[in-house]
Amino acid sequence: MSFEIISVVGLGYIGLPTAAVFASRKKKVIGVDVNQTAVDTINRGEIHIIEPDLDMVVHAAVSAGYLRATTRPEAADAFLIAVPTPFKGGHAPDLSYIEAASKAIAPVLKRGDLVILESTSPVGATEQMAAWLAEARSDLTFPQTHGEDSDIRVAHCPERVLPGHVLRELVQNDRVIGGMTPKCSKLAVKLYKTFVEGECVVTSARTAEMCKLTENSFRDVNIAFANELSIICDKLDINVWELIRLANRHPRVNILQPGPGVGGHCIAVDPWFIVSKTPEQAKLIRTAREVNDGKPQWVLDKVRLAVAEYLQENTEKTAKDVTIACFGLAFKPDIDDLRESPAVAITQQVAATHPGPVLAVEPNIEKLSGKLADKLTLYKVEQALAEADVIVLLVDHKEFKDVAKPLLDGHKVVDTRGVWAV
Ligand code: SAJ
Repeated sequence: MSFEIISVVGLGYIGLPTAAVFASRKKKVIGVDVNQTAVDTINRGEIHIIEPDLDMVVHAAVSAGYLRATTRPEAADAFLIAVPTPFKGGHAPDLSYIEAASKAIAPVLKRGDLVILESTSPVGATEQMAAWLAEARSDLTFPQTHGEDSDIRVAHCPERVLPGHVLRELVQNDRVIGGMTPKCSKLAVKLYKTFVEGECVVTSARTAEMCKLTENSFRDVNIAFANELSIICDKLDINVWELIRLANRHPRVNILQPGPGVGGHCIAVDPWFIVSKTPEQAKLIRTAREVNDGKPQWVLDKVRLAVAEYLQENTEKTAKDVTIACFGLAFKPDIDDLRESPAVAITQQVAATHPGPVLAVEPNIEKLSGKLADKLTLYKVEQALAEADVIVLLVDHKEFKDVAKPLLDGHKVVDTRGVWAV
């Protein structure tokens, strides 16, 4: 079986780079997305998301005729589903996008096709997807009923790429391939070997699902440990950054870095998929989520304290004379991605509650949009340093690391990333 046509369903942060990389290996790729604007943008050879170098790869793939986007699924030899899996109320996973994608591709499936679920999913989602497909196509057989003899092969191959390095990691990272049967895995390995230079390691669909959740929960728990340490050290008047540097000199200790909370679309979400399946057992994983989700409020309390201290030292002033500058809006350093960013949440909350001026500094973006633009104005680093009384460092961007220490003199500083509090 060779894959002449590959369809990628969901052209977002994972689907679009994956489609483009297949196309760059001269595979005919049909990208499917419900968003007409995204489809039109891609068909013009442009992109609607932020990821270094992706614009060039997509442009080349579309111009060479290997990549085309559409809103309506078409026949293909392999389908990769890369749609969002957010959570709904009570942190329960929302599989409605997977359900919609399965029902959309079902009519064009044919004997011998491979369907891969790439979306980060709770354990059991691949089996559920296969059930939706089987329900829609009683004329075809599926692995859950026909095992190795099924017409359609189904596997889970979670994406594990780091935003900002997606194109490199897609090719270089090892890939966990969880087929519903060994034959399903074998076929999926063959497909990924089109571009994956890392190892394709085979397991079951359920283990592959849990593996992805485990990776992000591991990171979440470790960041929570660092965040909790920062709160403890603050109480004990110990510099947490120095403490972590010292502890990490131990050959078997490697503590991550505290921050204002955990942002992005993966680490703050995926652990809940474990918790919602096994609420009684997942005690540590749940607590880690709560520790990290509680950190922005702790930072806000620190900001209030810094303003109070400033006012104590400057008795002629009132709170509305105090200018606060929030340094950084992105969810992690040196990127321009503001989605699910604790820095944005904190800055918005400061702007909503502080009676004086609040300045936002984000060197990676040109202008603010949406709700942020209503309340805030973007300032350059130097301007903000000149005007602010209280400085809140929220993201460890390189522009902030470059600020000369003497420029901070005379300011109250809340440094959530240890950039200046060395
Ligand atoms: N963070 C800290 N302290 C640290 C490390 C991170 O506070 O020491 C914060 C960051 O500032 C950010 C958040 O955690 O707000 C998440 O950032 P990240 O760089 O840890 O991860 P993501 O969300 O960009 O990407 C993660 C990656 N997972 C792991 O490293 C285990 C990536 O490989 C996954 O593919 C991605 O989630 C995903 O899509 O699931």
